[in-house]
Amino acid sequence: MYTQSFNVQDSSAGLKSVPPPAVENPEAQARFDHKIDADGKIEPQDWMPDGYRKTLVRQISQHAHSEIVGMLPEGNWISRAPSLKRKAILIAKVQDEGGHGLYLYSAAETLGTSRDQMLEALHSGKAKYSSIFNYPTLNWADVGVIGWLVDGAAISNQIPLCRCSYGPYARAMIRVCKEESFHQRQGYEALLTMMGGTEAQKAMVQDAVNRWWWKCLAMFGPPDADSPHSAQAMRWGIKRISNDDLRQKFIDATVPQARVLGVTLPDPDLKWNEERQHHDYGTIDWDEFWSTVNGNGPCNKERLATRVKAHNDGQWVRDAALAYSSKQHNKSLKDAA
Ligand code: BYC
Repeated sequence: MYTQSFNVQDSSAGLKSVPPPAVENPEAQARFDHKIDADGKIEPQDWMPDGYRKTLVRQISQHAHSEIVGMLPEGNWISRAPSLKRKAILIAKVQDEGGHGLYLYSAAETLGTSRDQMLEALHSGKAKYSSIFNYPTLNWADVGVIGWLVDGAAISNQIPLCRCSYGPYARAMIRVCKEESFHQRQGYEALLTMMGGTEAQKAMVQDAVNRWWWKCLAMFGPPDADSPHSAQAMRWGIKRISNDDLRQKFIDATVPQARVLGVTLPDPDLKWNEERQHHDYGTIDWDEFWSTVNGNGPCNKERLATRVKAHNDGQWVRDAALAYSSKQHNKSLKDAA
């Protein structure tokens, strides 16, 4: 359903203007600029401007945090899945999200930031993670809607990141997108099944769509005119498509899917605009978005507390792995002696 067709031409109309960055090393900067202009890849051993490194660490670590916090709302439903088949699928999906977090933390580590530093920032509430995971999953249809809409929005955002100028991030994204595509399809298929069921099941799906639709549109980030990072990130080839353009593409792709499913998207202003060749849509509640991003959404405290507890409860696993690795290391030294 989501393909490389999301790779539209890079556009910067409507974005904040970028002041020229302070040049720290003119020769290396020129080589870096040349590579970016030629659409080449920057690798960990290459010189890069400090701002480029910081932007990547910020974005990749926030992305990694989103993956592992994103395991929680759906993880809640593993023990309550309606059949063995749905349980097996959900376990695999949640496990995939954990794997995405690991690829992403590894990609961020290549920029010189340790996993411990990143986790400390998450656990102390300093680092952000996606707003979408601060809302509750109230019924089984929420699991399907997360697959269809949340993973659908995530893929729309992540396909252009496969072309990100930073090599390790771009390569991680290729694998992540393949897995997200399975996640999106399993969610849509679960909802199609429910929509072929009883009136009560259909009502559950519609209720879940009503609660998640607007939150998914906000996931793409603030409007371009209010996005402090977009213009520079696009200049550096980190972001390829702006927040608003991605949001629009997601809406245009999702409307026909909703029609096939038989649900109504909860926006009276949603309609096709022949002139623009896109759907018009209503106003997103940005106050609610910022309140959630700043820690005051319905589940922020619960998510963070669960995450910190999981980390602390897992200390013995990390200790055991380190003890085993040191034992193996000593053994190989002894064998070599
Ligand atoms: N939630 O200038 P902007 C998944 C922040 S995981 C929270 O546009 P940027 C999944 C932004 O960080 C999906 N904060 O920033 C997992 C910035 O704050 P700081 C996660 C948000 O970085 C499990 C400020 O607002 N995907 O799909 O150029 C199960 C200004 O924004 C959000 C990624 O992380 C938000 N929604 O653009 C199922 C993709 N939006 O840092 C599914 C990678 C904005 O200055 N990330 N903010 O304090 C990106 O593509 C970009 O970072 C964003 C934001 C488009 C999210």
